[in-house]
This record gives sequence, structure tokens and C-alpha cells, in this order.
Amino acid sequence: MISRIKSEALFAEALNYIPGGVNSPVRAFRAVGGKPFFVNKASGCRVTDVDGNEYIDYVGTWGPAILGHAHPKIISAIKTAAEFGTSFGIPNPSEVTMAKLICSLVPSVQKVRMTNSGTEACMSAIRLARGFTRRDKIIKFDGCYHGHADSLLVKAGSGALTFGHPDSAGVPADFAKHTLVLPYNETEPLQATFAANKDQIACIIVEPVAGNAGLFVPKPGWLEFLRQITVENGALLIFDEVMTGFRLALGGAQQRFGITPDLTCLGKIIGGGLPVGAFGGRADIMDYLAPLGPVYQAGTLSGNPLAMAAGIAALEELGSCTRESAGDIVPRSLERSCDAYTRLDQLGALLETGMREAAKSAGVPAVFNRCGSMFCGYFASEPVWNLSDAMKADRERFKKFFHGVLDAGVYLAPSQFEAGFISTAHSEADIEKTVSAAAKVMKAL
Ligand code: KE4
Repeated sequence: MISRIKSEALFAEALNYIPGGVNSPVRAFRAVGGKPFFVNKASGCRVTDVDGNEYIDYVGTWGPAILGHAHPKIISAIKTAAEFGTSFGIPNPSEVTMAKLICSLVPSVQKVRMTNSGTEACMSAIRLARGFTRRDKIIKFDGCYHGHADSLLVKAGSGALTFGHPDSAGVPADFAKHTLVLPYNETEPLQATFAANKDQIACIIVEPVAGNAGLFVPKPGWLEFLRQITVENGALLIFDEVMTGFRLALGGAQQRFGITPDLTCLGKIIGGGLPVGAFGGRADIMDYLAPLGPVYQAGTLSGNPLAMAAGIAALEELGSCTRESAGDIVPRSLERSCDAYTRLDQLGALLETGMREAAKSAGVPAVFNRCGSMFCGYFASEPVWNLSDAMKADRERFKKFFHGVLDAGVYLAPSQFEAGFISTAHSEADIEKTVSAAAKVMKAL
């Protein structure tokens, strides 16, 4: 039996000073029961808790650790940058390097503004879309998460075609009413919503691959439909790629699926594990931002030199870009930059095959959704295309499975409604160990 007495003591102490003992709710293990472990260190694809237990990590700090934890090039970049100061509040060269890198790797991004979180990026992109179109209403999808800004903590109203209702205490109904919440992967509700709200919808914001209710992959043609219906109605299309950006391809989901959004939100990977976010897109829209235009947005630590150094190191490692030609950074060779993504796809396929076989041999109904190195297994017997499908999954079975594999040294996301992430630091042996542990646990479910 795994001992976690030091974690338990720390959690008891944390509860006295931090609400729920955590600085972000999902970490509290409330969706799976039990108490969270406290990490002591992380390296490569493994995390070690304060009791010395080691786990193969498939959370990867919720996405940023695509190269594994404590990658030497990222650590070295942070150490070097820190010698020159930790924050300036003054323009510095690393902000320009980061902006050029993002604009060269994500062609739809002609200009980009850094923030300190994905929440800020999405909140600011929506404000910009409203300012640019002079419209108030926005469309989001059930099960998609775009951070915790008031107008995004909204659930589908009774008549989704009318307005949303707050999904959190403290959000006034007036803040939620302009947010229309529709089912992911469906087209009719969108057509009806645009028809019922002619010339009133500023934008659609969507996770092109949804990783915040497990994992939903877009049905063939659905993203193209979003692009078309927004053009037809004078609304903007915002891809929230905080999770998928630089995760599903060097150019993100928009490269993988061949869609050009008007605005893109980024985060996670571009900070190399340090606090970061960004939003960017068409220059004519981005120039509506202060100090040029009338849409205000700001941040004391935006473009922080340590986060920029860590993010640049991560993107260079992923894209094997060179910094020398900072003026027109292009990957040394796209083939080389695809090495990381080819590897991630291979490992993802190995995990998917193994998990499907494990469930089949255990006679456990399970669905395994995957896109590249993002995945989610649901204990469900029908395909999962959106939140209503995901809600049918057997969460009790997931809880038992989560703890079973955790005790076997595999750390999955502590909720049925979260995605898992594979890094370039995972090996075939790690995947095989994971599948073998899962097979044993599934047999006992
Ligand atoms: P942050 O404010 O947490 O940096 O980013 C918000 C956000 C925006 N958009 C997408 C697609 C996201 O996935 C996120 C944050 N993702 C969650 C993981 N489900 C962060 C984990 C947490 O809240 O602790």
C-alpha cells in the first residue's frame, strides 16, 4: 500500500490557509475522492511526491510540459534570464523574439499580445471581438472552458437561443446574459442562434479540440462550418488554443485541421511552465487594442522576461527554430520540427491501442478519444462527441480506476472531465507500464 503521510500532513495544513487546500480547484481530487499528493520534484515524464512515491505523469501541469518536466534547455534559459532581472515593466528584446516566433509559427497570427494566463487571453480576445464588431453577444460551447472570466462561467440557459445563466456564484445574471451556450459538434443550434440574433453576435469562441470535459474531437466538417457561419454573419471566429496551441502541431489545431480563425488564444506551452497567456490574430483587429485603439487591455507582468525565456526555449526545442534569423524565424526544417509531433503521435497511438485492448480483455465498456498527444478514456459504451455524451460516462468506475493506477505509479488527470497529455519525455516502456497497470486495474473494476 502506497504511503502518503507527508502529503496528508501538508494537505491538512494547507486547508488552514488555502481554500480547499489548493490554488486551483481540480487539484483537490474532489472529482475522484481521496486527498491530493504533494509534489516534491518533477523531471522528464515523472513526478515524485513528498513521500518519495514516483508516478508516470499524464497531466504534465495541464499541458505546458510537452517536453517533459525540467527540460535542461528551459531550466538553463530561465537561469540565464534571471541573472538579468526577473521583471521590468519595460519593453525588452525577449518580448519581440516571442512575438516573432508565434507570428512565424501560427500564420493566422499577424500580431500578438502577451498576458499572464489563458483566462486573461480569452477574456481579452472576447473584449476585442466585441469592440471590433460593436456587438455584445458571444457563442461558446457546452463543456468548453475558456478560463474563469465572469462572462465565460455560463451554462446553457433554458432557451439556449436566448441567453446564458451564471454557472458560478458571484456572476450577475447581467454578465451572463450575452453568452449563448450551444452543444459542441452540432450545426442546427448554431444556425438557429444566428438567425434569432441577427447582427448581434460578436464571435464564436471554441476549443478546436475540446480538452476540458475529457476530450472531444471535432466531427469532420464542423470546424469548417464554424468558419463559414461566422463569415456569413459578420462574426469573428476565436480559436481557444491555450491547450492545443503547439500541442497538436507546431501551428496548433488550426494547422492540423486547416482552419484560419480571426483570433487565437494561447497559453501553457508558450510559457515553458511559467505563468503565461497570449492572444493574437488579424492585424486590423489587433490594432483596436490600446495604446493604438479603443479596446483596453493591460498586465504588469505581461511579457515577463523569465516566462518569455522559458517559452522561447520550449518553442525552439519543439520547432527546432533558430534564433539567429530572428527577423524571419522559420523552422530549420519543417521535417525536423515535425520530429516532436511525429513522436507524440506515435506514443499517443501506442497508448490508445493498449488502453482499448485492456478494456476489451477486461470486458469493460470504454471509449478512448485521442488527438495527437491529448487523450481521454471514458467508461462509456457509446461514442463521446460532446458534453451530453460525456455525462453518460461511469464516474464511479473512473474514480476506482484513477486510484488503482495511481497506486500503481501512473498519474492521470484527477477527473473524468479532464484531458491527459503525453510528452516527448515519455518512452515506449512508460506507455507499456501504463497499459499494463491499467489492464490489471480494469480487470478488478
Ligand atoms: P489559465 O487561466 O488556467 O491559464 O487558462 C484557462 C484556460 C483557457 N482555455 C483553455 C482551453 C484551457 O484549457 C484553460 C485552462 N485549462 C485547465 C485544464 N482543464 C487548467 C487547469 C486548472 O484550472 O487548474
